[in-house]
Amino acid sequence: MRILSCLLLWSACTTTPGSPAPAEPNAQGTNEASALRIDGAWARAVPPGTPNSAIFFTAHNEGSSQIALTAGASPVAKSVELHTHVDDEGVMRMRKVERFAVDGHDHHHLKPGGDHIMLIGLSQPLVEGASVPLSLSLADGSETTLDVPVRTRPPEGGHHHGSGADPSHGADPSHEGGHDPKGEDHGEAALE
Ligand SMILES: [Cu+2]
Repeated sequence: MRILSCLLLWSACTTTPGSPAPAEPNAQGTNEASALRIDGAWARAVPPGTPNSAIFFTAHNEGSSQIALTAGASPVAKSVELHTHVDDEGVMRMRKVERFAVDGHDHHHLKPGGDHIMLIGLSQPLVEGASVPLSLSLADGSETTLDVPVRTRPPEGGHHHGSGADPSHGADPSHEGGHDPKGEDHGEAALE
């Protein structure tokens, strides 16, 4: 009897599938998550009762091969999707996309009115000064997690691709004061 249970245990153990290890950095530390550097992340503050919000950042690829963000998850939202905006006959609409790809030694800029991480079904209001845990999955199965500060407007010092702003000005002064921070890009706050 004793031999039998030993055999059963041994059998159960050895038939357990090997745990998948794509998220483990290899000897060279070259999985996609290890090449990814997130910069300037912020989550849009929303008042109680608002169903959705969005997270923005710049994803830098410090490796030489293309990487791609493929999914996200956060304990503050029922689901997290990668979204972009498309011009639908003059109306900007959000669309779910499968990935944000970043070429080697390049970056991908998420911003209001453009690509963003959509938080759908918030379980709590997002209050300025709080932070939102976010995990990001990459195409090779690796993952990274970050704490995203909640803000009503983008952090200072973020760059503004394609804004037409004079690059000699570090910060774009037209973004300072005088506008309602909730007035822009309210699109992310509600699903169409
Ligand atoms: Cu969206």
